[in-house]
Amino acid sequence: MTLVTTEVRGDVGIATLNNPERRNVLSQPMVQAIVAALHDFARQRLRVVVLRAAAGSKVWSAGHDVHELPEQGRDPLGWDDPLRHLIREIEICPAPVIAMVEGSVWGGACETVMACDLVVAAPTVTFALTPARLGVPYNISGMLTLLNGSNMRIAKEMAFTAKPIGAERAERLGIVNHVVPADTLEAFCLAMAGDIAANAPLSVAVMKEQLRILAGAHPMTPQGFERVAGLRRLVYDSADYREGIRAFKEKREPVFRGE
Ligand code: LCV
Repeated sequence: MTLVTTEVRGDVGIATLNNPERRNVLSQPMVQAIVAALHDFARQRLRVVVLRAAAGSKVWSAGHDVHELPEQGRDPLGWDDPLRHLIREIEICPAPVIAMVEGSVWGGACETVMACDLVVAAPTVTFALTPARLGVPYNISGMLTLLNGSNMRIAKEMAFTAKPIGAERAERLGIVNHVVPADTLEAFCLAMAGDIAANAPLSVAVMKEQLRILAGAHPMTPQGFERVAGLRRLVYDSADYREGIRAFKEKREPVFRGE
């Protein structure tokens, strides 16, 4: 089965997540398919990318594939983790990536949407950041994506509560550029893509790269890095981390004990 279908319309590449049975989880094969589409669009020198799920999707993406999370003793979000690879590929893609969102967005898929350059959502869309619900120690570049895609107060609310926020509120907060009725969502995104594609692509690409570099320009001392690595290891070595993953797999509520 093709996990991602692609289409080219003029200077715009459209990549559609196509694994509804597993709610478009960002498994390694799914991430490889998305990245392959981004690379193919770049080879064709397309000027804008639209990343979407199928029309009418109830779930845009259920996030990281929990079955791929290590159960013990290994960083679940290390540099080579598929989700980390996807985020970096979206960020370095020379063409702006528009996240066209229908359905609910979960966990790492929230970060994926926030890593996109522009976000256009249908009114019923929700965003839920779930590490705390799974006992997962999110990683620091992921936290930076969240912070850059929202603001400190909202990043904390989403990360600490793990509760969904709706599209209208997300638009008020600047997480979403536009909320558009589902039946005009595709036309709106393609019109915006057309506006961008009509401009000088080299100018657009260099401004995207400048903003990526500026957004990531945060000093961190070697001690600071090692402190974070140590703290995160305590989490992914914890019983709570194991409990979060097992509860998901056993389809039950987790019971966290803080150890
Ligand atoms: C594997 C899945 C998943 C899934 N993985 O359909 O951000 S972090 O740190 O938390 C990061 C680690 C992360 O992104 O973790 C994943 C966060 N995602 C979630 O918490 C969402 C988990 N999924 C759900 O709550 C439900 O699946 C939603 C509400 C998305 C859809 O519910 P619905 O009733 O429509 P099912 O739950 O029946 O799911 C359909 C199939 O997809 C699997 C799920 O296990 C089921 O497969 P089985 O029938 O074989 O059990 N699935 C869904 N999400 N993240 N597998």
